[in-house]
Amino acid sequence: MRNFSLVVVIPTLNEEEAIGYVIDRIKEVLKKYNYHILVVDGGSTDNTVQIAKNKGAIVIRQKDKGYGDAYITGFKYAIKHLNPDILVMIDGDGTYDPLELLKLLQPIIQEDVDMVIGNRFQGMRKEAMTTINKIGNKILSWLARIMIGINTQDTQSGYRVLKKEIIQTVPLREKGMPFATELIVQAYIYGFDIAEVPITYRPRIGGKSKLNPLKDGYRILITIVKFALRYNPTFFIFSLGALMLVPGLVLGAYVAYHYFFTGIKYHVKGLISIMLTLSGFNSLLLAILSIYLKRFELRIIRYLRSMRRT
Ligand SMILES: Nc1nc2c(ncn2[C@@H]2O[C@H](COP(=O)(O)OP(=O)(O)O)[C@@H](O)[C@H]2O)c(=O)[nH]1
Ligand SMILES: [Mg+2]
Repeated sequence: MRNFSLVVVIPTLNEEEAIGYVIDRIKEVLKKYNYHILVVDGGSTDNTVQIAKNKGAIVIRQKDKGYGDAYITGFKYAIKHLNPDILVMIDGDGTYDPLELLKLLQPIIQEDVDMVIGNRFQGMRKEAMTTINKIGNKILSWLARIMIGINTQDTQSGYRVLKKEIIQTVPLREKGMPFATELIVQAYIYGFDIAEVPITYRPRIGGKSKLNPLKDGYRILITIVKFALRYNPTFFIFSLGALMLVPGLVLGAYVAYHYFFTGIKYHVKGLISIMLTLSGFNSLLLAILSIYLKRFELRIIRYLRSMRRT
């Protein structure tokens, strides 16, 4: 991949203290590249827009509200007007280090990966993230891993580099903070290769976070469950199976114990135990089958994509 063009998309909502720094650093790091900086503003009432324009960024106003809507607007604009090969996502609050951008670009340029996520947990500065957010983020990424199968440590990271093809292929509708989850899940489901690199994460330079830990955390959780139900039911079928099999076996052991050692015959309990055990066992078999179907689907998608590339 040579002579590619980049568009760095930065969503902003009252980030006057940090946006100048972020843009300056990006210009510094991308000197030798063909790039545009696109700021998508959500109606800042401070000097964010003015500063971004003065620094030479293209500034557009999003139509609706929210972090996700800003990116959807920005990606559409970039693909229509700026002809990018690669899109960069970075916040305008100075929490991510623009100088680390080349590190995120490497896997795409050298290994032909489709999307790279910056993992904040390996380079987290003190006070960059509240304890509650840290725990919440870990849980959400863990759930995405066990429910959907995405093998990344930091699904909520906002520092990402991705090929234009992802945006042209996957449906993106989340207007708020769950957008970060939607994008990674859809990219994974559609068979794109996702890599992760460690990044530093620092306290924001000024202004306020727009993330509401409880409300947004809940919405992100719902998004993960929704996608798991839609695309990867293995986890639910397996849980259902375990939920029936375990009590079924315990009850069966109880009935068998009495049958052999005290001579009491529990007919109804015995029947219930057999039904639970058989249904639970069936669910586990279905869960295994669904894993094979999922792998089968991934193989087909990857094969089709490799055909399109050649
Ligand atoms: N355009 C736009 N940008 C937003 C909106 N909400 C948040 N942002 C920006 O998105 C980035 C990440 O948001 P932030 O509040 O830092 O969330 P946090 O990093 O999860 O605490 C920042 O640059 C914000 O200014 C919004 O509704 N519209
Ligand atoms: Mg932030």
